[in-house]
Amino acid sequence: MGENTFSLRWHGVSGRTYFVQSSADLVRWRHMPVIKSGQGAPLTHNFSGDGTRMFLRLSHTDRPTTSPNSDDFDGDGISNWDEIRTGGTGTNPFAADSNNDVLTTTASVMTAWFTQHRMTRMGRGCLPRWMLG
Ligand SMILES: [Ca+2]
Ligand SMILES: [Ca+2]
Repeated sequence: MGENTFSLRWHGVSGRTYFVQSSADLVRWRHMPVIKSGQGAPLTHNFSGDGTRMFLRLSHTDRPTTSPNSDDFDGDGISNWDEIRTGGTGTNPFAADSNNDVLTTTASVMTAWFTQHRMTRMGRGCLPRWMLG
């Protein structure tokens, strides 16, 4: 991986669907273009950063699904993937009200922050286990 590439790694609980959000200020959160299905094993999301401060958090749901990308968890007629993908609607896959912010009742299992300096110091760009809770 390159100097500005990082890897977020966490344990994927079976049957759980994960989304990743990022923020520069802990106020405005954006979904990264990724949906992961837990299968009782580690999950990894690789992403680029420009080295400035960046916060990440996972959100998840235990709603049963066999197709998390094409499902429409909030029933707003826009698939989960179309809500978060690059060039998509940029709306919240957990809220039918797209004016609502991305905070949801189903969300928010962890928030971690880091700087490029810290990531480099910790080695290989992986968040340590204690930061993931
Ligand atoms: Ca939707
Ligand atoms: Ca939505």
